Amino acid sequence: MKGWMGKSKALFLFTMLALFLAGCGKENLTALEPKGYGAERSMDLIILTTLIMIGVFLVVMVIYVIALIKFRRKKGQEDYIPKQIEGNHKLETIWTVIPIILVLIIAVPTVIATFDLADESQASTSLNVEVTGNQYWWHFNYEDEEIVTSQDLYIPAGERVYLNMQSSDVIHSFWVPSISGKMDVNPENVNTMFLEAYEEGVYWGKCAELCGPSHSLMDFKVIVVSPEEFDQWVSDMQNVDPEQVPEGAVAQQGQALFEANNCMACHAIGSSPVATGPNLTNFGDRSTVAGILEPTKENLVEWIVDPESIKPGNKMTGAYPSISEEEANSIAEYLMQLKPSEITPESAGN
Ligand code: HEC
Ligand SMILES: [Cu+2]
Repeated sequence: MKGWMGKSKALFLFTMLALFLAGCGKENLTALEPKGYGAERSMDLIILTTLIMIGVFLVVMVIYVIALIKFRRKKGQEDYIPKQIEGNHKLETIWTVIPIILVLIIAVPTVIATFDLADESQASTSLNVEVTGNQYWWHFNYEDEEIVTSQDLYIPAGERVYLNMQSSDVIHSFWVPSISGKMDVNPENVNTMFLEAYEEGVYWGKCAELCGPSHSLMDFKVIVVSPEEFDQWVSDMQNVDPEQVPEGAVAQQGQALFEANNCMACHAIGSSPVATGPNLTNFGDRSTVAGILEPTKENLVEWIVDPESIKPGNKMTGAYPSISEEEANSIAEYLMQLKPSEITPESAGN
């Protein structure tokens, strides 16, 4: 006789399920494949609590099945009521104490990990980056190095990097699942956390606190490079000449249009305190346009002509008179030339 489902059908369903679950863990955007200290500590706790829960489930199921079989009403037995055990002190004590012990087994390592991840004792001797969350982009200020950038956060592998985070508007949350846990980014106080990434690579970051219509598009990347490459990147960024004349007539016209259209009111090139829009010093090296689009010229033109269609509610829409596609093309030609470093998301493995 055929079962309720043919073998091939079952295999198909199983394959689909495996594919579906595999989609849950996008590489470089998953807490389940930790690539950093904070993520690893979280993973240890996930494993511990899951094992305890599976254990509890199995014990309860075994007792349940035994009770089901052993205490069935036998044939011929009328009005059978099992022995009543309410108020049994021994049993009551046992099933109160066991859960308390289980909760303690979970709580103690959780509290230890929480304090460990809040440790700021190495902050004064480590790299510090001031992070500002904005609707819907991230600003990174390396104060001691006098470097400002946005969207792509560069850090050296194997070192603790302290992030001092604040918001310029509403509450955001900074989350790079592969490297560490989340941290709220508030308008009224500075929260500090550290990232310690083990391996070089490009890791995906997300805003994890609903902050407006484009909240789900508030992505960023953490670019982890070797310490030597990081030093190189820092010196490349420090040596940028914001006045440099771009190559080619189209790009030069683009630079003039960039200046004429009010773009510089919000966008700085070079280290500058202007922070109403992303700093564009290394825009040509970015892994994305506006945090979410592939870094192509077409996408950049689309963004400049109509940012609203890409990120609803963003703070650039309507800030300048309308720009034709041709003008946007010249500006794009100019912005794509802002490539101060050989150390890029691509060289780090994007
Ligand atoms: C009122 C301030 C303001 C003005 C003026 C402005 N922008 Fe923006 N711009 C922003 C903001 C804010 C963002 C980030 C939007 C987001 O991601 O939510 C942005 C994003 C961008 C980005 C993407 C940056 C990145 O790191 O991916 C580019 C490129 C850009 N703007 C170009 C321009 C150009 C060109 C002009 C002039 C025609 C201009 N902007 C005028 C505020 C402004
Ligand atoms: Cu946000």
